[in-house]
Amino acid sequence: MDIEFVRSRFIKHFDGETGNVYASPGRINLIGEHTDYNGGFVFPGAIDKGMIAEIKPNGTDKVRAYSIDLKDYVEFGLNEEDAPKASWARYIFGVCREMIKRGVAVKGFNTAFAGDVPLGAGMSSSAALESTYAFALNELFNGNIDKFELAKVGQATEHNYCGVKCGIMDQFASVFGKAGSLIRLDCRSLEYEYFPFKPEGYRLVLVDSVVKHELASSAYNKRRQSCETAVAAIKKNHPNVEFLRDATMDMLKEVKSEITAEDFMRAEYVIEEIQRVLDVCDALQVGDYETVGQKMYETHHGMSKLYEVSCEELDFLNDCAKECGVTGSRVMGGGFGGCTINLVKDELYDSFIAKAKETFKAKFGRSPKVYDVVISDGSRRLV
Ligand code: GAF
Repeated sequence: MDIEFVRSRFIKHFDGETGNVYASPGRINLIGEHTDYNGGFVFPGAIDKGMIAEIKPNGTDKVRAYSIDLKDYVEFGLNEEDAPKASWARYIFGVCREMIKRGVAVKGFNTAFAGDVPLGAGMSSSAALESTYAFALNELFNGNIDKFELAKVGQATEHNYCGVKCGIMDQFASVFGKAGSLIRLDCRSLEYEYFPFKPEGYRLVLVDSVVKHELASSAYNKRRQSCETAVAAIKKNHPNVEFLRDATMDMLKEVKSEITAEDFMRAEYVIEEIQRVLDVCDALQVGDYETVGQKMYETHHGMSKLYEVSCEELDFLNDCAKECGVTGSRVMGGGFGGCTINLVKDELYDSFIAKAKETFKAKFGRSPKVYDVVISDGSRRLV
């Protein structure tokens, strides 16, 4: 996907005018899943796949938006209360509303956009879209919003217009991404640190099960609810506990009889996962990729058996990675489908990919998709 492609469609659709062109990436996450809304740590990086949008103010109070990929056009007024029906347009609508809420004088604009983040693959196409518009509107309408708040605009869009009570990881990675570096983010304080990530002799590859769980957003919100239930129980004994991040396994065990077995398992996973992020950061500092990989497998196990956000296809891909001697592998992102992320030694790459494709096809009747990832920069203006 390139600028010229988006520009040519924009010109065609909006009668020869050109505007500014902005881009934001999707993300990977090495480790730290479902920890963000628990005030914990995550370890994502922006990738070389994302969204590109051309935008030009049109002097009205209407937004005229064209999705190049879906060949769908939507128009909405900036003062309208009701979000558009088309789900892609709700993201743009939500970002406009959230920017206005924060005092940015957003006016009408024409826009066309396209993306190459695979949809539903757990690589955050929606955050890429939100970050693109948040960054662009801030610049075009002389907003004074810093990058932290731009990420929060995207998150609030998900909460208020798309029904997903997500954490901050995806939008933060999309806005703050840096080529060649992962970001260790403390989701409670939003303190962050860039970790150069160039694992000598290894490759990071995503294997996409091409499964998309229909009820993913309601199941996601339910997981969050379980965590909040566990926190409320722990808080009775330990008033300082605001998030599962503040809790220990001992504190959780104290309330075992007060919460459901399901809520207990969810909280257990989160408490362990937050620690795994820190362990992986330590291991990376000394180039210990075996430990990084082992933690990734532990995460997969937790996501599959305790948090229950994996599925048959993802478990199959994880087993396949293990059998091929892949250093680390796990389901990435919210789960319920999407990709596994794999840390593979260079010399095993070809045989792993061949085996994954062949055995997956034999079992599920279709081929998984494979994406090599390049850790890239965050939101920016291209033209
Ligand atoms: C989704 C959410 F959007 C993130 O906030 C995060 O919770 C992730 O799932 C799981 O780690 O991508």
